[in-house]
Amino acid sequence: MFRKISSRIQLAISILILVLVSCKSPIEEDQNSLAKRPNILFIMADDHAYQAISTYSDKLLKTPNIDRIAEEGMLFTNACVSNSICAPSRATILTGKHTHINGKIDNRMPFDTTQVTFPQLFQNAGYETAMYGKLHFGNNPKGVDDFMILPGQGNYINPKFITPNGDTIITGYVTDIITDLTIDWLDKKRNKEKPFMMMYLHKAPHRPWWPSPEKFKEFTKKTFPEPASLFDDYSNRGTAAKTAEMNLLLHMKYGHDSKIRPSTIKEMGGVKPYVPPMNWRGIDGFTGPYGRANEQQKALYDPVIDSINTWFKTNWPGMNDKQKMKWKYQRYMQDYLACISSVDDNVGRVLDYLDESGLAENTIVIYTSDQGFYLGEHGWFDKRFIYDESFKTPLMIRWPNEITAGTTNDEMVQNLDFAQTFLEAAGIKSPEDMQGESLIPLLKGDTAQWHRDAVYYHYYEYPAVHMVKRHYGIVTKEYKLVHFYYDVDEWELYDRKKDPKEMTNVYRDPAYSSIAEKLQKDLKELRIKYKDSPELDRKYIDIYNKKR
Ligand code: SGN
Ligand code: CA
Repeated sequence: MFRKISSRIQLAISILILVLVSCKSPIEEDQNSLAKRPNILFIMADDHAYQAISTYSDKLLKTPNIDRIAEEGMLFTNACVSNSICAPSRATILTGKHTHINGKIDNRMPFDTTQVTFPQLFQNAGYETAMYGKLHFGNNPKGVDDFMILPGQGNYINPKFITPNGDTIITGYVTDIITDLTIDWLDKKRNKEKPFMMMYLHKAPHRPWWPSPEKFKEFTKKTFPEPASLFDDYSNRGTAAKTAEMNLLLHMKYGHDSKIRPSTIKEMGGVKPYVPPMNWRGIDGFTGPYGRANEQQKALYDPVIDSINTWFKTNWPGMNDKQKMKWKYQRYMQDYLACISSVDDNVGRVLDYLDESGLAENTIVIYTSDQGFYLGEHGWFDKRFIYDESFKTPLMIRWPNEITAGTTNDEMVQNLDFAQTFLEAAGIKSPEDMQGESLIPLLKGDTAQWHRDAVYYHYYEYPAVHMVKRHYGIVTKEYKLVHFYYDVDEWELYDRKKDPKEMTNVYRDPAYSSIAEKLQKDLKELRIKYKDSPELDRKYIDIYNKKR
């Protein structure tokens, strides 16, 4: 009997010991669940048009590596920005707020660094965080354990970086360098005990589109198809489209953009057409970027630049405006797409690294751009307008085991939604005042949870480079209603289904009067929902004009 009891006690003790041994302390528990949280690799290019990603359209270029993210994840076909310009887009991504709330309405306004940004929340939650590449504003990004960022717009050749330990210039081509630094951080610099949130931010393919010497040589041999609206005369549109300064023939610069040497222009006694843009200070835009190259690099660029210049000198004077437009378009595409081809190669290197290191499985990879871009549509380059090519932005997300590979989503998602999406993926609570929606239900294929049927847009930077007038608008899958204001008071309405290229403003068409009325009401409500107002429009005009 006694023996029986003692053996029972012994059994109980051993079970207890077993339980105690297998039980982890709360701290260990925390570290374990932290380790299981997904890593985030946020890849963003600057001015990368969706028209130049082959998963969207392969008319211009093959981007097999960027495409891989979509093939192994989800492709968004209707992703857009809330203000199509660089620094405001980045501020919206960081804060999860529209630009009229976070205050970074244009490239000039300072960014209020006392605001909460999503990297800070990741850092507080125990993530290892870093930002490499182009931020565009601020020297000391908050919430990142490590950073190497370009000052302002940065440079393509031998770029300077701001780092926690001071400035440094690195020899080479910017896209390759940002990637080397990123892989090095992932591989050696980060604390591997923690999950990571890494922002890998390309400068390319931002103007002035300087390719690497190899891509420059390769792409100057190519010819690209022209968009249908290359010779748009802006009839059936409002004043804003007619007065914008982003026409390839009229506003693209010979030296800065087309790589014509100042000496060539001098020898030719000037070139036509030449329309100095509103803020053009007469800076020679060729010598600046080219002058950064060392002798060895110049020796690689020179034969290509020489052949462009020789051709130009011989042929330009005899060409008519139509031929000149076509030539400028081809030169533009050669350099712009060559820059993207380097981005694609480098994204491939990072994806390979994730595979080789075993990180791919638990890492969410996002590819996007700070906005879209015109690739000759409406005869334009640059962005800013609410019209589709600059309003929409590429977006694809890969998350193994969570997103079904090769899926497509056509909901109207925005850069405004990124912060809340990443936070939810990491199990971190979003602040109540963020204005987006988490995309997690969409990523998991649960479209029933998604109720947005319209997005809000507001662009401010005017008068400024490219002279795109201030405007705000509402966009649904069917329509786009826009109000241009400040020095005009004009409304535009586009039927997105019947007129996807946005060639005809139907605002005054009686057939659309009830649609226009309904959208005006919805736009008013949307402005209230997002806390925008005529008073804020006024306030930002006053601040802007005081600064000029
Ligand atoms: C520079 C470019 C513009 C461009 C703005 C903003 N001109 O001013 O073409 O629109 O940046 O770009 S350049 O002569 O410097 O190339 S953004 O992406 O930073 O918003
Ligand atoms: Ca940009």
